[in-house]
Amino acid sequence: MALLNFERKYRVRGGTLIGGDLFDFWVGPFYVGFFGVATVFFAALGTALVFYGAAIGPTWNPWLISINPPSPEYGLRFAPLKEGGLWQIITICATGSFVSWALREVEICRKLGMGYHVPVAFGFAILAYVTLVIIRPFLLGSWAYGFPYGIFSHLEWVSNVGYQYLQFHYNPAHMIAVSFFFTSALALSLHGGLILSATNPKRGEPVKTPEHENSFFRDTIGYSIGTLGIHRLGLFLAVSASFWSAVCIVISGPYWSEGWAEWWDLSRHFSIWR
Ligand code: UQ2
Repeated sequence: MALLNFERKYRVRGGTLIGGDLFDFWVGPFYVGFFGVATVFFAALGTALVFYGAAIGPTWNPWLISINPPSPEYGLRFAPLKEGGLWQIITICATGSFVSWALREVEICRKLGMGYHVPVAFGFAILAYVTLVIIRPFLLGSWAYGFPYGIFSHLEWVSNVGYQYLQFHYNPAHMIAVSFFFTSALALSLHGGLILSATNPKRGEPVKTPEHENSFFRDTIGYSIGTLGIHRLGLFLAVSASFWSAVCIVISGPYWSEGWAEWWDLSRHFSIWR
């Protein structure tokens, strides 16, 4: 079916979660929906506030612009706009925008009669962000623990928080997260390489099939995970990377506040040995 024919077939009414038919339309190629409107609203407001924050800040150097969270005295209350309040509203806008985007994906899945794998996967990325700027600061009792919105400033935040636990690489959940990130890169490079090698044969040769792809891996390592399997594995690896990243930061502080290397001596604290 040609693309335009297919678009006519799938551009059907329904599948909305909120708003019924009211926002059930397209603007050019883009489905709108209630959550399309919500995404644009939050993204536009958040971006405008970032520019306002930059305008009242000390620099227009894009590397150095930073929208900072409130100082610890404000605890979990709202801070004045210029003392972290902007950061708080921008955080609400960002979260609102990400969640609206995920729900717009859900509406599109429903329209098309597809599974929810894409919005669920995106949900794990949202979880990682929300853990950093909402869940962990909440558990620690102050929004000051959120990271600043700036290019260099957020890098320095990561570095400082890392050194606060002396050897962050000894964080067991961080070890697991990093292993998943590396394995994701391995799996995607194998998959990308395999697909391109099968679809780009020598000039005049026919494009190769999944049988060839299976045979390549059976010949090299005695096992092929299969064309569906590699995508299941990829989704699992990517989602696990986000999940364990969220775990590794949320346990830093709320659960453990010494150096992470000391965590491995945890058994010394058990009274049975002492
Ligand atoms: C595969 C397969 C694909 C692939 C890849 C494999 C035909 C087109 C990459 C090979 C992957 C394996 C053996 C799993 C490797 C395990 C890890 C943890 C990286 O068999 O089926 O489909 O793209």
